[in-house]
Amino acid sequence: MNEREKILDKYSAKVFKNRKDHVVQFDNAGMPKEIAANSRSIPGLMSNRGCCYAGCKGVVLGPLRDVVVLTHGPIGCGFYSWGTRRNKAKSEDGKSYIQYCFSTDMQEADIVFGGEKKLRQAIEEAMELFNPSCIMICSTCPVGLIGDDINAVATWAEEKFNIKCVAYSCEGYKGVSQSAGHHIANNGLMKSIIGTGDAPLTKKYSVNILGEYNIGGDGWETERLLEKIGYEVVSIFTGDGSYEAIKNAHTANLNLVQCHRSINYIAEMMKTKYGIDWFKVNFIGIDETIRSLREIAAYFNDPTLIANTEKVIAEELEEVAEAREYYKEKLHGKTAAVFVGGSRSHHYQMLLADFGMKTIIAGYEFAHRDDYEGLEVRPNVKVDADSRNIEELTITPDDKYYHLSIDKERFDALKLTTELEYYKGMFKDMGDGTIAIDDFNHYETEKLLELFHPNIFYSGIKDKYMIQKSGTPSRQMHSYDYSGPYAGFKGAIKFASDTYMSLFTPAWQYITPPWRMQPTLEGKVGGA
Ligand code: CFM
Ligand code: HCA
Repeated sequence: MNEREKILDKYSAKVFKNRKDHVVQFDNAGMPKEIAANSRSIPGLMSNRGCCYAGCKGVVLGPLRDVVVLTHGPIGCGFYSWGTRRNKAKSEDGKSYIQYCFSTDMQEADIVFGGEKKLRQAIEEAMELFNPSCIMICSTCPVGLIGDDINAVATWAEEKFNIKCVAYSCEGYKGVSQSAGHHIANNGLMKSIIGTGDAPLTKKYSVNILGEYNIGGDGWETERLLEKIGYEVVSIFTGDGSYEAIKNAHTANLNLVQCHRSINYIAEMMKTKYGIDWFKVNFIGIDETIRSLREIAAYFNDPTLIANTEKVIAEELEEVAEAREYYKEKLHGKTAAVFVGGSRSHHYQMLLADFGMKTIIAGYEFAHRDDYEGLEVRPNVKVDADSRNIEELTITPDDKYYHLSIDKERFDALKLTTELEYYKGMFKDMGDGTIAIDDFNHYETEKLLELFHPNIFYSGIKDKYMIQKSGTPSRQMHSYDYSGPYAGFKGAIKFASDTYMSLFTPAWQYITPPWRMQPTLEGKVGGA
């Protein structure tokens, strides 16, 4: 039995049938072609996923600092998604509501008699206290079930207060994970906000950073690097982002996509509507940061910009050179497990590689197939004469910069050939013997620890402590355990230092996992 089979072995036939396609093992035979992803979790398995509301309100809209993001629902949803997300924001313009948690705090009576009245009251109260230019209403499960018309309330608020008010029907039960919520948030931003501003650009080359939520200050570090080179950062979606800035997002020359999973919809829609090119970047990892900065400069193809980029890279590298060597020596050869939401698992593999660490097991909670198998094609896509479907992929022959992000199956079916083609999903970076798991659960985490003994397990709050109780250090890659930034050159050093601290703390000497002290009962019922 290989490790994959050992993980699946204890499942009942029904569960095995479902889970087998979510677990793949890499061997010499080459890369597995597919993995089951973005499908419903099995009830009863302790999944690490969040809900649609978490994706829409918690992740995409929550970080907007000058927007009153109002949760229409019981207090728990609003409070949890406010208190656990690390929405770092500056309030230089005096309009930051990030420190407040807004909720209608629905009670049983509101569920029985309807909650629209309470929603109107909450908006009136928010206007009186804060006078924001924009309010966003996010629905939780009960709102969808009782049928409150949040769109009608949003229209009422717009007319009464002359503000922008957008309603999002992102009830938690929609879809299979937070991924559905990303899509709903993206649609709302695109429909109601992007394109409504007309602030002029101030620099020759301008970008938006999409899918950067400023966890631990990552967005600030990325922005610092881009501005140092000379770019104008028009808006960031949505870390320390603002309604005022994203209104003008359509004026930027290029969209840089850091988290592809949560915001690819906006990138695509802006390409269609405004003709703005986009491509994936990755500011996690030193080599990846350098690659991304060079690709951006190459896109604009201006010798001054290219020279500035090289100058900034050299300066930043020099600043971190000594620390980089130090941590490389300490961390080299250590093995890691990386299991995060929908994009970071792959990004962090590259950062680990910078310090000579090896990812032996990895996975996502709610990624789609292309995040695993993804193939990015650019530039100069040539389309086979027999192949049709070109419109479907929105490539026009005049496009300066082709961008496709599709899975291998579709790529093969379309018979596309490219001058430059490469995989951008996680699979291409997984080595022989490693395992990738989609929508990993508690039981599988225990099995992975037992079978692989990674030196460190990067994951989230739901599993951190059970992992640590097994004697394996665990770091939360969603919140960075309140550290960061981890982006860019300096961030990479911060990450290495945190990893070093976790691995080498003497605390591990004092831990004896419970099962090392107690006999483990294993037997067969009825002696069968
Ligand atoms: Fe994108 Fe994110 Fe992630 Fe995500 Fe998330 Fe997150 Fe994440 Mo938690 S948007 S997919 S829905 S990078 S909240 S900031 S850390 S699971 S890997
Ligand atoms: C979410 C948010 C989350 C949860 C983090 C975790 C985040 O999914 O609703 O499970 O540790 O990054 O805060 O992904």
